[in-house]
Amino acid sequence: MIKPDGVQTRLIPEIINRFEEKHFSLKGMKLMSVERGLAEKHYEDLSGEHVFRRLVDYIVSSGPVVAMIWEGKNVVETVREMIGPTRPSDCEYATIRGEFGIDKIRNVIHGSDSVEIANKEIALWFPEGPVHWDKKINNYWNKF
Ligand code: YYY
Ligand code: MG
Repeated sequence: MIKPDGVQTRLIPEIINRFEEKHFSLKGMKLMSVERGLAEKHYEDLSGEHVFRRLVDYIVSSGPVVAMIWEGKNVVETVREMIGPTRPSDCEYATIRGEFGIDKIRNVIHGSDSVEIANKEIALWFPEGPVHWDKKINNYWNKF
C-alpha cells in the first residue's frame, strides 16, 4: 500500500516500476481514501502501541493511498527487502524507504509481513478479490 506521503510525493510510478522490473504481476490496484475502521483493522496488531492513534490518524487524514496486490515468486519477502526497515534512516543500502522516506510514519509504503498476513490484508482491502487476468486473456504474443 503506497501511503499518503508516497502518493503526494509522486512516487506511484516509481514504486510500480520497481515491482514490474522484478516481473511481479499486478492483481489489484486502487486509489482510495481510507476509512477509520479499515485503518484500525489494518493496524490492529499495533493497537496496544502508543503509535497506533497517530498512525491511524495519519493514514485516514493525509490523503489517499494506493492499495495493490502483487503476485510472484517470493514476492512478500522480496518486496519487504525492497522497501527496507520501518525507519528510513535505518536503511543500510538503497531501498524505497531509504531513498524516499521522511520518517517512520511517513515511510512511503506498507508491505505485508508474510504470505498469511498478505492474504488477510487482501481480504480486508479488496473484498471483491484479486483480478485473475493472466488466465482470462490471450497471451500477448499468441495469434488471436
Ligand atoms: O511493517 P512496517 O511498516 O515496517 O512496520 P510495523 O511494525 O508494521 O509498523 C507499522 C507502522 O507503524 C510503521 O510503518 C510506522 C509505525 N510505527 C511507528 O511509528 N513506531 C513503531 N515503534 C512501530 C511502528
Ligand atoms: Mg508491518
